[in-house]
Amino acid sequence: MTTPFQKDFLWGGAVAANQCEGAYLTDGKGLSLVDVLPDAAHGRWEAIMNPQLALEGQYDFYPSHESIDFYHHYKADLALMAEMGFKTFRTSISWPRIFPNGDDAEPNEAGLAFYDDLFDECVRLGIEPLVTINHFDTPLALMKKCNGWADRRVIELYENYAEVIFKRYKDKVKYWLTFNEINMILHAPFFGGGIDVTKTANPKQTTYQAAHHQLVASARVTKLAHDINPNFKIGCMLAGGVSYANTCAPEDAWKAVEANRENYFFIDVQSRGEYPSYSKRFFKENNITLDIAEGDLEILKAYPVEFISFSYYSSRLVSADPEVNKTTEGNVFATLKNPYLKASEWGWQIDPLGLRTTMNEMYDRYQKPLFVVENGLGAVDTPTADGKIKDDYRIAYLAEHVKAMGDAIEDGVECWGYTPWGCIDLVSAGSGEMKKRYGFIYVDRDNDGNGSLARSKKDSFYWYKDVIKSNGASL
Ligand code: P53
Repeated sequence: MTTPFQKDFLWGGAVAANQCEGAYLTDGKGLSLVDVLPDAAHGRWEAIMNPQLALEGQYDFYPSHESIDFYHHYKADLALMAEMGFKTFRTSISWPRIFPNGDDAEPNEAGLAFYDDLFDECVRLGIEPLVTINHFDTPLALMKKCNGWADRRVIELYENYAEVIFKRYKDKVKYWLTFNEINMILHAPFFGGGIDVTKTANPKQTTYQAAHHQLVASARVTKLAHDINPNFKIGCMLAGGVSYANTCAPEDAWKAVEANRENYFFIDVQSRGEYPSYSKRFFKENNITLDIAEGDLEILKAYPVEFISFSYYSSRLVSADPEVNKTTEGNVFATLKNPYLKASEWGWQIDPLGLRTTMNEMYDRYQKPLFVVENGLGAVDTPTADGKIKDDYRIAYLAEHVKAMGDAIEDGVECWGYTPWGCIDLVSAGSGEMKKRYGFIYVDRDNDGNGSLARSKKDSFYWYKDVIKSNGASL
C-alpha cells in the first residue's frame, strides 16, 4: 500500500502541562496564571478576558489543580501511548514547577527531577519528546509583579529558565517549541502573555510590545539552544487556520489578506528574522510604537527558527462589511459561519481541506519544514453500558484531516509529524471543561472534578494504532 508519509514520520499526540498534570502545588510548584481560572460555569472566559476577576476571585473549583493528575499517572499513560505506537509525545514544561515565582535565584530541583523521570520514560519507550517551553502557564507571580510579558525583564527570566532546562535535558529532548500559539497574545493576552491589557490606554500597544519581547526571547533562546546542543531543533508555534473571504468582493478578499497577515506576522518574524514590510503601516494606523532595544533586530535576524509548527482545528471566514460582521460568532478567533461547513458541538467549523490549504500557504511562504502539533475534535463522549467509547465522529474528523495532510505532503510540503491534541482527555483551555474531550484515551472525570481518574481505550485508540502501524496507509 502506498502512503505519502515518509518512513520516519513522527506520529504521536500532544498535551500541555497546565491542562493535564494537576498536582498544582506538589513538590514546590508555584502558581501559574491558569491556576486561578475557574471552570466554564463560573465564568472562565470572562476571567481570561478580565484578568482582575481571576486574580481577585474566590472560586469553588479550579480545573487545573487536579486535572487528570498526569503528574502521578504518567508512566501508565505513556505505556498506553507506546501501545498505540507513538513515535513522539508533545508536552510542555511547567515554568512555575521549575521557577515557582519566575524570578527565583535557584531552580526547584524537585520540579526538574519530575521531567527527568518523564523524559527518561519517553526515551525508554522509544518516544521522542517534543517540548513546549511556555504553554499558557507563565508564573502568576510575574503577572502580579510586572504585568507579565509587558515587562522587558521577563525576557531574561525566560532565557534563564530555558537555559536551565536545555542543559538539564540536552541528551533527552531534541525538539523544542519556544511559545505555544504565539499569536494567542492578540486574542487572549492573559493566556498568551500573562498580561492584563484592560486598563492600559492603548491595549494594542501593550500587546504588541509584549509580543516583541516574546519574539526577542524566542530568538535569544534559539541561539542559546544551539550553543548548548547543536543538534537541537527549535520551532515556533502558531494557532493556524486560513481565513477565507466571505464573498468574491475584492474588499472581502483584502480583508482575508489582512486576517491572514495578522497571524503570519509572528511567524514572519520568527522564520524570516525581521518585521514584515506591512507591519509599518499597521503599527502607524494603530498608534503602536515599539520600544526596540539595541541589538533586538540583529538577534531576530541571526536566529530564526528551523521548523514551523502550528495547531489547526478550523478555517475562518471574514467579511469587510460591518453589517455582515455583526453576525460573527464569538470564540477565540472571530469567524463568520461558513455555510459549506459543519461545526463541532462547540461551534468549531470542520474543514479538512482548509488544513491542506494552510499547509501549502505556510510552506510557500517560509519554505521550512512544518509540524502539525495540534488538531482534533472536542466532543462529548458517552461510555456505553459496558464502558466502551464509540467515537466514530472523532475517527471521521481525524481521518479526513490526516488525508488532507497527506495531500499537502504530496503537493510537495515537507512535514515532520502529526501530534493530535489531547491524545489523552484533559481540561479544555478555553472552557475549563472535561467533557470537551479530544483523546484516544478516556479519563473518568467530569466537569466538577468527580470520577475515578481511570483510563480506558476509545475506539479511536485502535484506529490510530492502525494508522501509525501502517504509516497512514490504512486510511
Ligand atoms: P480547547 C482556543 C482557545 C484556547 C486555546 O482548545 C486554543 C484555542 C484554539 O486554537 O488553542 C489550543 O481546549 C491550545 C490548547 C487547547 C486547544 O487549542 O479550548 O494550544 O492548549 O487545549 C484546544 O478546546
